[in-house]
Amino acid sequence: AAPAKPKATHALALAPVGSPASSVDGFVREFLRELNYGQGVALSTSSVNDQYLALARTVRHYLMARWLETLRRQAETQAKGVAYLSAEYLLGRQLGNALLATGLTEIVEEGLGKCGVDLAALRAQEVEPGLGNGGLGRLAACFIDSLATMSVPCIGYGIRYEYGIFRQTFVEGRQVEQADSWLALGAPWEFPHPEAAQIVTFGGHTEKYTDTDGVERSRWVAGWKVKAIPYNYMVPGYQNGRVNTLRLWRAQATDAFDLKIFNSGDYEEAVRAQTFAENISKVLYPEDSTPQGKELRLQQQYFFVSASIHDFVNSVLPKDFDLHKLPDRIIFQLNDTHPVIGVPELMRVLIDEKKMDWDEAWAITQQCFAYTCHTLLPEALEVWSVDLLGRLLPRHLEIIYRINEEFLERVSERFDGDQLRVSRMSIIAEHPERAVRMAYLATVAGAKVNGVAELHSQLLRDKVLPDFDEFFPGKFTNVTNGVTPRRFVRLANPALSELITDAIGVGWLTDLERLRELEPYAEDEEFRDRFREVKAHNKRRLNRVLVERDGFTVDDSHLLDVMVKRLHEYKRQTLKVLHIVTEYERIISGEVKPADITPRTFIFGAKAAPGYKIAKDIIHLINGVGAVVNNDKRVEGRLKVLFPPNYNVTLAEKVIPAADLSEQISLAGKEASGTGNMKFALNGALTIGTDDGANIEIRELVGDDNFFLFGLLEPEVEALYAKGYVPSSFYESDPSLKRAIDLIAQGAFSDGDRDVFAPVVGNLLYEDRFMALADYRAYIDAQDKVGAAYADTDAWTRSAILNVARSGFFSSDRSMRHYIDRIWHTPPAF
Ligand code: NBG
Repeated sequence: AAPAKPKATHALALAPVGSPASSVDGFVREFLRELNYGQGVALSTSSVNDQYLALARTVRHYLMARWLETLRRQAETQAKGVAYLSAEYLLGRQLGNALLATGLTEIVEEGLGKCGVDLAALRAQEVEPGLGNGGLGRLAACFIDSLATMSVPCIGYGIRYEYGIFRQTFVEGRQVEQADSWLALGAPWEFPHPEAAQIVTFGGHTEKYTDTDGVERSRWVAGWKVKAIPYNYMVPGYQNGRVNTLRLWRAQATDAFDLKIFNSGDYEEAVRAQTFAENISKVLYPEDSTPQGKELRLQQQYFFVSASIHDFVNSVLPKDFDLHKLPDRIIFQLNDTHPVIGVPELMRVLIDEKKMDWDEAWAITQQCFAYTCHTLLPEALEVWSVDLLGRLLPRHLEIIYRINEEFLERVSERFDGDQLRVSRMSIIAEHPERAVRMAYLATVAGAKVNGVAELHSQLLRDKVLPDFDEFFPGKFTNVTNGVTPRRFVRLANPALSELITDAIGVGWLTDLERLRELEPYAEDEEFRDRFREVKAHNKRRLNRVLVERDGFTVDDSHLLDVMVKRLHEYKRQTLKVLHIVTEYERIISGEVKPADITPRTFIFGAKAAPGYKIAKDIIHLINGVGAVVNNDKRVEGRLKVLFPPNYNVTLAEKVIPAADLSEQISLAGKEASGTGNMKFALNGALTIGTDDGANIEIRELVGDDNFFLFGLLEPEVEALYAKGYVPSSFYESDPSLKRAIDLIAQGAFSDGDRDVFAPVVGNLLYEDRFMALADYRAYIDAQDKVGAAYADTDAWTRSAILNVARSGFFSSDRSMRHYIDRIWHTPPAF
């Protein structure tokens, strides 16, 4: 639908309520108005949820004028921007960030106080939109925050899942998943626009026809269709007057239901089409790093990508826009392979709908896409069987075949008909079944391909796509990930933020390298005391959260040792468990006295994909170890294992600022980057980590003395695989490892039941794909150093301060600058 032509002048077109409250009284008036007229309740009878919804709407009014102004200027200048295509956005709570962006937190707090309402309680009422699995989705959220803050035009496109990542609970130590009904209590941050729906088609067949000017063309006669309804969200920049847009699509049936069938009494059949269509945006696939080869997932991918491209081409661009200039106006960034079907989709739009010829369309498409790869695990590189793709998207398969054919012709020409190379590089795999390799398609079509940390980008070029690197010189690049300091320092850690600002002034929040100015303060005793007090304060805050949430207590005299991330074998939560069991065994065997060890609280947070059996067993094991260690009198409370369920962004914001030690212990070469590692360093935790992903860059910056490095290097891992890795040999030759594994195997953490953890033990001893046993000794030795180092409080604090001071590089603002310079060429617009 075309937008209604605005008749009023620009000034009049802006609603007056959009102007920010300049006073406490002004805020109170607007808040009560929302409560009374928006929610329909009096203050005296309102629930916390009423108050939260009223506050959210009041705050969003404050952003509205900036949003409308941003859109107006974008339409006027037609500056080049980014369309970030991502199947996941792990946004976290919105209220605090919106308040921070407007700079109105104090006014709001005071105004609410006058009404007898506590801002913190309202913030706690918000259910975070968990529309992502882990790092990849959170990265997307950080990136759009940074682009808004840097005044770079960006639309985020994605899916408005009705149910986000599952809610995790534990029943007798085992993970149980519950549906995440994040929309149940109201969704005050979204703006649905049903009138701007796009139609997305699927299935059917293709046919040849001759068009009016005598050109032979192919067309798609689709079999079925769904409506894509856009839901807009504000993405406010940090106090810069800019608000970008995140547009998430919801699937709806084109016809509500079949009245004739309904009237005949077959109610289920009458709504079948509706249920079928709406399933597409019903639920997020709870997989992290491994694709689930399900038809519904391909439907989701095509659904949001097709809606987004149509939206951009037909609604965002001006009516008379010359599509030959598309590359001057937009770059579609592919966040992993999930949106790669956008490549043939844009081709189809340009050729079938806009009647361009193939070569023109291909020249444009190649400049309009860039691809970010987020993994190296071979099982995580998405492929779609030709059979499925051909059934669901027959025209796209045709287009992919032609792209492949022309590409392979070039390869063959260039390499003298080297057939081996041609089949290696084919976008279509022949075994085990004919399938489209989405990463190859993205690489052939993309103007640039990037990995997410130096090592990852290097391995991507050398190991995963070496033929492509050779064929397309200059196409591959690196952009190391980053995190937004607004959410992960300023909002999550107000106490540290205040300390930093006291020392170096404001400005660091949008220029994070300025944290360097903190370096001299590492030598300042008074500053160190205050820094320590901030940590202790954050531990007490975490204690309050966990007491209320899970009944756990956190002792602020303990070293807080934290491993929070998705549960995955390559991340090696089992290695962490082996460390805890080793410490425990040392105590109960009398090798050490509890009083002689550094008291530690271990915190885990991790969701396992529901179908990932061994990952769920590992969760069970962590809980089993915790139940025993926490209750054994011999431990004298010196070791404690806490596993709060349902780790999410909200909990991360409480856990990370309290941490002393950050566990980043993936097998070298397996963690593409990691971003939790950056959040911990920025909040003054020291890292114990392998030579992997962004750990490497963190260590280079903070310095070896302020980082606990251990474990095999990536080439050593490869060499060990090559020579034949036998995990049991490590078990046989290291008595302490043997004792730890034996304790688990004998049922010490399962009430004597030897079967419960047999799969985990068996996996470690006879498979151990990620070499936990090979790295065990080095890990334990490094942990012993950690324990000793923590005892020297002053030295530890000095290191922690240096971690903060030297981690400014890991701002997502810097990542965005690198994307802009190396890939997008989209300068700030205003
Ligand atoms: C993840 C990697 C992480 C990385 C994030 C963000 C996928 C497929 N990959 O190491 O495992 O930090 O992406 O780049 O989720």
